[in-house]
Amino acid sequence: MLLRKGLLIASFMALASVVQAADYEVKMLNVSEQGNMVFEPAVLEVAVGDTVTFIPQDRGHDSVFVYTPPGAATWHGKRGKKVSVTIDKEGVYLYKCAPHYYYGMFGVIYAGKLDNLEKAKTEANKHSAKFIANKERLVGYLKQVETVAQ
Ligand SMILES: [Cu+2]
Repeated sequence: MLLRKGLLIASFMALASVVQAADYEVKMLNVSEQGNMVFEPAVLEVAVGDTVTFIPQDRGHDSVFVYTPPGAATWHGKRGKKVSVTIDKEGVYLYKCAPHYYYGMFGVIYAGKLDNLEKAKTEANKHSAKFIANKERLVGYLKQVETVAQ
């Protein structure tokens, strides 16, 4: 009887972890209230195990990882195509739209403990220095993350 009860609890726990994994969508937009050439939402909090799918508004966009926590899954979307990633490590992730890199078309995903936030900020500064438009955008995204994380 005890054994059966234990099995029952174990199977409920397995079920719960499957049910809890969420799917998120990030749109790649030419124009939004946030500006031009922008991901929406550009700053996304997820849990480890959740999946994020990037959806282009037109053929001009893609989503490619730029910086992830050490050992994390990466993604390299093709232009004009959807791409998905299952977030498998805690921390901060930076990604870009390659064709609109210089417009600062970047996005941020974060999950759990943000041990790599300082490194992500260094990366963000490095890339932002190359932007020709929206120079403050990516740094601003990480400030949002920092505010939430504190
Ligand atoms: Cu783009």
